[in-house]
Amino acid sequence: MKIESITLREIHMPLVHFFETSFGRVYDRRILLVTAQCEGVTGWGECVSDGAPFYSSEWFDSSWATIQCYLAPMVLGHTLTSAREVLPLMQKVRGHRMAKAAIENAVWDAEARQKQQPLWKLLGGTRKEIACGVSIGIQDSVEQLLDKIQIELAAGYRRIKVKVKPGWDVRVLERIRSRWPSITLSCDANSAYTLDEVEHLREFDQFNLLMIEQPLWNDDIYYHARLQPQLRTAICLDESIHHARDAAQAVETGACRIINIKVGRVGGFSEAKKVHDVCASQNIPVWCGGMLESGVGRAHNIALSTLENFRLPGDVSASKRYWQEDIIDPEVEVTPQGTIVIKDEPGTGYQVREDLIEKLSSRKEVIRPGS
Ligand code: OSB
Ligand code: MG
Repeated sequence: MKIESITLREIHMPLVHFFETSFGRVYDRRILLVTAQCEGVTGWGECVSDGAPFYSSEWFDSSWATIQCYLAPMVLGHTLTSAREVLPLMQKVRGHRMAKAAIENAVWDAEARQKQQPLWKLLGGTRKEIACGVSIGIQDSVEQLLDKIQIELAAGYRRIKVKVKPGWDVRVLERIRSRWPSITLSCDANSAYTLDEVEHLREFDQFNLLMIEQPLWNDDIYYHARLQPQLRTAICLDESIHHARDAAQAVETGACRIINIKVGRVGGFSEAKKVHDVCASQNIPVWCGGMLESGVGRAHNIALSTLENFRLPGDVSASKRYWQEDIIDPEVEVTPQGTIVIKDEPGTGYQVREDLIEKLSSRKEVIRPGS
């Protein structure tokens, strides 16, 4: 499989409802789609970096520039037998994992299409149905949040995760628990607290949460290891885990009992599989995180979630929760039992709507060897 050219596209998609985390509110997304043209097959990938460098230091324009100037030239013209060979070609570039993931995953996608195999099988997955949860952002009022939770529970979702921050936490969790004493509930702080707030975080213990996600600094493992023994609630790390070695360190130090794997955050499917394997060997459950992806990234998250150790419901939910119209066909649908049934077709099992994407693209750049 020779990588002949790489194409970058920018599309703009408004969210059905705003999404707010401890670092801010978004109403729409700039989505960076990456395709790899490989001898007659095209593989699609989505770069999950956000419009602003708030969740991570990567953001839309840095990803575009890094792919254009460095990453694409490193892989173009190479003939590969497997997508596993992509990451080593980009080794010289430090960080920029979301940009790397977009390229690597596009090549995995191309490989699956070329071999006429389901992507999930190529990745080593085993599950034929995956459990879905939802991530619900901070709302204008607690009532609005309770209404949203009600809708998602009625749709069948197996786990509700709510975003928290100082001022929107204990009081909110109390309201949720008094209405639904026994649903599977977790929270995500996106690094909104410090170690001075241990006593406050200990109050979360009364709500019987499945986990608290990333309570402390985005770049920290050590202080989470100091925090975990002081909480009954399991800590789940998201932002802190960039690769398998981070995962090993977090598990060895006792910084968390659960890990959220986002394929973009760790630099692509190969590294995501390594993180998965490290956790499996230490009996640490993982689940698939989301980055408000369009259908392209969503379909990849679904394929990844079929690996054995994805034992907890992921932030893998239906297209319609985010988009009026998704860019894949069919859209991602969730059963009334809160699951996604895995398709047996070659590739992701979802067709990319190339005509719609062409129409939505505000910028397009084709990168060829030597260009
Ligand atoms: O921390 O998991 C997170 C969205 C953007 C940035 C960070 C996070 C999230 C989510 C959304 O929680 C999950 C989804 O895509 O449904
Ligand atoms: Mg998170």
